[in-house]
Amino acid sequence: MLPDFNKLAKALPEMEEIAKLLPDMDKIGENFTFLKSLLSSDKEKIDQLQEELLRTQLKYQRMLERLEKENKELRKVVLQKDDKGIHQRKVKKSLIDLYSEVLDILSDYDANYNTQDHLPRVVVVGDQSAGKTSVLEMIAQARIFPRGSGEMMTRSPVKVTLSEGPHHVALFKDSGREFDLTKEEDLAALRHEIELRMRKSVKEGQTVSSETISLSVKGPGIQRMVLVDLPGVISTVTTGMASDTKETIFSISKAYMQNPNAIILCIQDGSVDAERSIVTDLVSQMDPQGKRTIFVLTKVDLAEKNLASPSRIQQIVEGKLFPMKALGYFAVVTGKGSSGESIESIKDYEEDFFQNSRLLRQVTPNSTNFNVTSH
Ligand SMILES: Nc1nc2c(ncn2[C@@H]2O[C@H](COP(=O)(O)OP(=O)(O)O)[C@@H](O)[C@H]2O)c(=O)[nH]1
Ligand SMILES: [Mg+2]
Repeated sequence: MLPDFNKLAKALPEMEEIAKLLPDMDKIGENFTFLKSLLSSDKEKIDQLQEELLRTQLKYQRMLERLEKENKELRKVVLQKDDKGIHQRKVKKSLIDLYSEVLDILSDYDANYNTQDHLPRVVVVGDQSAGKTSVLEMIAQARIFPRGSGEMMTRSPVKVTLSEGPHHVALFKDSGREFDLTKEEDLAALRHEIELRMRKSVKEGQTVSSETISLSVKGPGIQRMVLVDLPGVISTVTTGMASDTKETIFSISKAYMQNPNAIILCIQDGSVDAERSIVTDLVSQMDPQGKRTIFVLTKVDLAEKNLASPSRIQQIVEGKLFPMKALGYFAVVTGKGSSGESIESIKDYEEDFFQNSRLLRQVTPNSTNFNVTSH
């Protein structure tokens, strides 16, 4: 049986009614666009906010970085200061510096060094032009002293406190200037300064002074010690000199040598006859047993060239010729006779001499070649 299509058609909803039931697509569309715009504007806002956040973060990051850098730098400064402080404290604590300071204080109180202080130091004594200053310069590894030839150059005691340091420098205890000993202009300035101080210390009408000039020399490989360079002893007062010069030099040398804790570095000129030595008797008198005297024979290059009797050098370095006792006898070359030579060129010359020396290789191989720069 066929369905009653009419009834069925009537039972079906009207198309209009159905259309009413359908969602308003336009409205949905509208809403959708609105929503979309709403969403997109939010996204923009979010993007904007995020960007702003990033910028702020970056700003603070930079600020942080800057502060961290500043902090690092400040810490470095503090550390350096601290390190320096510790270092200085360490250096100050070292005995040799303490000795040096006490020596300075004592010299302020007693310019003549008559006080029997018991502080060790090496005192360089010898006849004028024997090579005292040259020996000291080889130890300090720099040509720091005023020079000239055939005249008295050292006019007052010079106390040099040697110590190890990263840079080769010289300093006076009362001035802040640091002389760079690797620079020729600083060396010249230092020599000039020493000369000025020497001249200033010599009183009107006098030739020498007992006032001590104090300086310190630091450098890589420099051994810690306190060295005192003295004016050379003389036998005759020449024109222009104060009449008591000879006695003054003797008394200054004596005052320094008298200290039982002073090591006497007795410098003798190998190029002149031993009989002409003035200092020998003085040293024998101060240290008769030779318990604190070291004998240094200089200018052995000239001696080998000029001396008529080579066996005399042999006798000297064996301690048999000079009427004085010493802990040891050494032969050195500390100069070439001219004043402008550098330490390096003198070292080369010394090495060359001992390698080719007939005399000193025969005497006692190796032991006579006392290389002052390495001791
Ligand atoms: N040929 C030579 N000359 C030297 C030697 N040692 C020092 N001289 C020179 O001797 C002179 C006097 O030296 P110096 O150290 O001033 O003697 P000082 O008066 O005892 O201090 C200087 O011209 C030096 O160059 C050496 O071993 N050989
Ligand atoms: Mg001298």
